[in-house]
Amino acid sequence: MQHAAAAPASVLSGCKLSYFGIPGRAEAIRLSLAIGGVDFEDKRIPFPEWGKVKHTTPWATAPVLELADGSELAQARSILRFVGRHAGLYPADPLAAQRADELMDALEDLGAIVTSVGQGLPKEEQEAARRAAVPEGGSVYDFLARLEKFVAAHGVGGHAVGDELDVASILTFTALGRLVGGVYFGVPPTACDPFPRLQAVRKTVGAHPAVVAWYRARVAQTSLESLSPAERVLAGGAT
Ligand SMILES: N[C@@H](CCC(=O)N[C@@H](CS)C(=O)NCC(=O)O)C(=O)O
Repeated sequence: MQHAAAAPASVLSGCKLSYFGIPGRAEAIRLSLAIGGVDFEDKRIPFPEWGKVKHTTPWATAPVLELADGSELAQARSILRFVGRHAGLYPADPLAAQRADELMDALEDLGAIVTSVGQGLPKEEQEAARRAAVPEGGSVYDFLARLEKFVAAHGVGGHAVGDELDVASILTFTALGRLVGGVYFGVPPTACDPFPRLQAVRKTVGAHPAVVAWYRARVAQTSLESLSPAERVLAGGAT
């Protein structure tokens, strides 16, 4: 697959990505910037300060990417595509780009599906409902099986779409790492085990030298224990 060539460094260099101190919706953007070799500020907003910041952002949400000229870009997957286009991590071919977008939209649906299981029930019952949705026959299993089938049809050699690393693989890595990393209580760490192609994508991205270097630096800055459980799962290959 032919990817758009990396744009001149000036478009992204010196940009600032603002989000909370967790992987969440920003991690795929952080990793794409790191893989693209972009020098950026990784601004982590402490939760108690968010109230002051919220209404200064374009949509009253994070993440926000501020470019060196002061322009602010928002909406996580839109920022991810923008970064991908400028970092050589987004397909140039329109059909391949549609496939990457399709998978990224499906990963957004995965979060909604997991969140909806047992919604409104007391915590323990919701946890039990989520646990029951993960084995074969459950709604989480069913959706992961659809993702597996998609990657089998459109990805090659441990990539989610096509045969090169792109933002779709990177988002698959972060979304599935969060899924098995305790973000959705009740979902066990083994939820992705029945899906070899999804696991292969996780492995490919987790082993990328820039990703390994990113998490080594995060652990060095703080400590393994101070990372969120989901970030510890993502950092697995680097620790
Ligand atoms: N559609 C938005 C959703 C952003 C969003 O909901 N961000 C959450 C964090 S993941 C947030 O800003 N929460 C704080 C708030 O809504 O006040 C996107 O994809 O960027």
